Amino acid sequence: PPTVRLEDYRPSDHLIDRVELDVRLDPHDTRVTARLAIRPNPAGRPGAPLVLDGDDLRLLALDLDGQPLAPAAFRVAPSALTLPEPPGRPFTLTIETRIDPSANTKLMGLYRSNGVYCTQCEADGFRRITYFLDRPDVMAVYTTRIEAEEAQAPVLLGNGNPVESGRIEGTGRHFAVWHDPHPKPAYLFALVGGCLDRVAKSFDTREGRTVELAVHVEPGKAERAAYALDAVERSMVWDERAFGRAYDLDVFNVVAVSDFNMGAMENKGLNIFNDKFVLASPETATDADYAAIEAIIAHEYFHNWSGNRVTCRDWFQLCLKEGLTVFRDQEFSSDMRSRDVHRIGEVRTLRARQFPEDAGPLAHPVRPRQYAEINNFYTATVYEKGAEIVRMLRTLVGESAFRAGMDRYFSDNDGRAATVEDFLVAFEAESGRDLARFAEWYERPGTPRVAVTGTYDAAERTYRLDFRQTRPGAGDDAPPLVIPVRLGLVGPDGPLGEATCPQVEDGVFVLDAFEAALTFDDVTAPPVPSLFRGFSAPVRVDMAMDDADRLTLLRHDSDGFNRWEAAQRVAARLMIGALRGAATDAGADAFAAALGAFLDARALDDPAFAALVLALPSENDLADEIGAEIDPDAICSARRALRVRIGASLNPRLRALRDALAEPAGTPFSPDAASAGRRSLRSAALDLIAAADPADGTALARAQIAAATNMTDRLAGLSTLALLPGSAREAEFAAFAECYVDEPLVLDKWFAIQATIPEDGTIERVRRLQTHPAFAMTNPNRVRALVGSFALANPTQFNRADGAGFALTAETVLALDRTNPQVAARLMTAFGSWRRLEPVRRAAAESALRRILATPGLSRDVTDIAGRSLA
Ligand code: BAL
Ligand code: ZN
Repeated sequence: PPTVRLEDYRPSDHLIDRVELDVRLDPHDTRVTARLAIRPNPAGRPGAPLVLDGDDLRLLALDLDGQPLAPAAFRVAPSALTLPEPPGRPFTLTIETRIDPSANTKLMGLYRSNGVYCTQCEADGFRRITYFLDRPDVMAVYTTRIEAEEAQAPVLLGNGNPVESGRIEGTGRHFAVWHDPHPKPAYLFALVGGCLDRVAKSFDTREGRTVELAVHVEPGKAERAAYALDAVERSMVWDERAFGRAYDLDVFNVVAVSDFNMGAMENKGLNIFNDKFVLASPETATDADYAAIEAIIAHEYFHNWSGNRVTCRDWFQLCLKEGLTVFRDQEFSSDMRSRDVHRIGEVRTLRARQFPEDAGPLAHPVRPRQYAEINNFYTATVYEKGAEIVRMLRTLVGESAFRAGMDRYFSDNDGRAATVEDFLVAFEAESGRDLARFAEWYERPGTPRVAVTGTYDAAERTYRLDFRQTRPGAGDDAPPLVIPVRLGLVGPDGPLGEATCPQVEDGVFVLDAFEAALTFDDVTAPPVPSLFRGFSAPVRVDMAMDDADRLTLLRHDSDGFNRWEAAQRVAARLMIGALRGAATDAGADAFAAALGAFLDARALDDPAFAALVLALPSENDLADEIGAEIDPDAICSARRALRVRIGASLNPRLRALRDALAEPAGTPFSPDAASAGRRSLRSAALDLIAAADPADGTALARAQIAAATNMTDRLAGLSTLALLPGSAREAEFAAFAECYVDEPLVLDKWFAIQATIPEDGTIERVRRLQTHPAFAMTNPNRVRALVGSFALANPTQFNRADGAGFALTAETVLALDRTNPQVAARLMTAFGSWRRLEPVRRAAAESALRRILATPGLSRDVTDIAGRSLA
């Protein structure tokens, strides 16, 4: 595929100031008339041709200033409409196209989901609706008239504010006109038409605007939208308080649809959501679902400023809106929930998804320099590492300069399509700090490593820390990064507050050279360093530290993240040591004893945190840490063995904890963080009990399922059973399916649990489930739940040495590629770590990848991922 390069960016030769769209909806024959007010761009090339983007379009009519254009005056293809010699003045082009929403299986552009007309235009779907300058730096004011058969689509929604609506007498059709006063790029366009129920409430912004907030869902599901509506309101309140950002239209609509490629989309005033991230009831959604709904509702709403009011100049700047908005939603969730627990979750996600991406063939800078298919760059690197850069920026400049910089960024760039440089310059202005070297974080791939050694001098009562940074994957000429290291020293009884170091300001040392040393004074006893508190930079830290010191951190560090991290490091060392034949049972027992003491001291005070401490590093975490010649079976066995040992050692405590945390009968369900934390610790305890004693685990899990009053407890029981082969498991699987036969989102959980069973029979099980009546290759959620879970979250079976896991995934990718290349390409990313496997598996993965790449008619999306994976 042709490559688009950042260095080739130039402004558009033409601009479009106003768009008047008339969309007459029909299942197969939708007519779109676009009146575009176009003018030459003073920053563009004078006399340049006008080339409008298209994708799979059929042109029906074309007028310029009201006159039909002569055939010689334009060229048209499904992928472009060209006026070789457009007027060198402002003019109006009227374009009529015809599209078939029912045939649109790519779910980009205008399509139908369960009978609901909806759109997805980011990154380049608008060109599947009409010919347009489909690039984010072309911003226009839109007026949209939507017309449809009233019985089929009684609800008609567009961007902006509603202006007018009415019936078209005698036709059974009706219309609605929407006007969005805020100039926007085409990727933020949206419309919806369908039978939808809604929940709504009114909200007064602090600027005195009354806004009608509404969440629209499939008929009969309105009561499941209440939590999402509440999250919208909380997001609005929070953004006013935390960032001074108020909403700017009279209505804010959220619509949930069941077929959606992404999680959700921030279209101006009309956010369209995957229904997985809207619908929630205690009976159908888990605590994790509630948290995800809250976070994604917030994320899309926050885009109203970080993305919509200030958008991106080009797609290379995607992190400008995504990294920043992830940072904002993470801050929101941290304020709504427990900050430490949320931070640990953020880092777990980063390590599970972004670290492996950055260490493999799909690695790219947070601001990529080139792409063949932009839809493949909605990655963990752009989103999650992008958010970490914003967080580091805040650490460097401090809270108040950060907030001032954000205000300046928004006001200086309001209504503009901005760049990363525009972002950084606002913080330079407010902090007085030169960020030129910090900007390097955006430019190169790879996770930096920081090696640290500590030396205590008893005579001088000093403690010295030597830092050395390296940048694997960034290239030999890569300069040192500016790395904020939040740190402190901990003694046998707690943090050593009296130790001082001149280079540490407000607990932060800025490592900005390849090597640096720090010396703390007044250190009265050998300390344990607590480094990168709060995970202050997205790096890997190499520091030799014995388990006893780490367990001191677990007990005494003032930093919650590092308390958790200490336990994770010990567990990882034990498991990796075991698979290398170097760990001892005594080490595991000492760890179990420390966990026991930790549970006794803290578990009931902070159950959510305790549950995270009990959850050992995942198999994928361990693989990422091992880094080469990976044997997933060996990792799985080592992890299982440690769980067995801990479960056996802590059994009485775990049982006591489960009893202490049990909710009294009749307690109404609440999705709040504290209640969710208690449920998560009960389930973490169950998991370890079951690891050591499958019979007891089976009985407890079945009892938990039988007694469950909510999906969280029910699913946790089922997840525990999933690891315990036998007839009880199969009976519970069957009962679950029967109970939720009409609940696709719940059956997705059932698909996912079965797809991640680490047993040989899982491939056959997944193949069988692919023929289940509830499974559909046309629905991205179903594909992700079953095959996505298998490929991304079942390391032993996806990476089977006989290649059967790769083959199953490859078959699914190829089948899906014919209808939905974007989702197919996403599934392909499961192959991203293939080079780090041991030789037999590596060869099998390579041959699957080569088979995919050699398939005739492959989409650009899958070709791009397969090609880069093999490069
Ligand atoms: N802009 C695509 C969906 C999201 O990140 O919000
Ligand atoms: Zn986003």
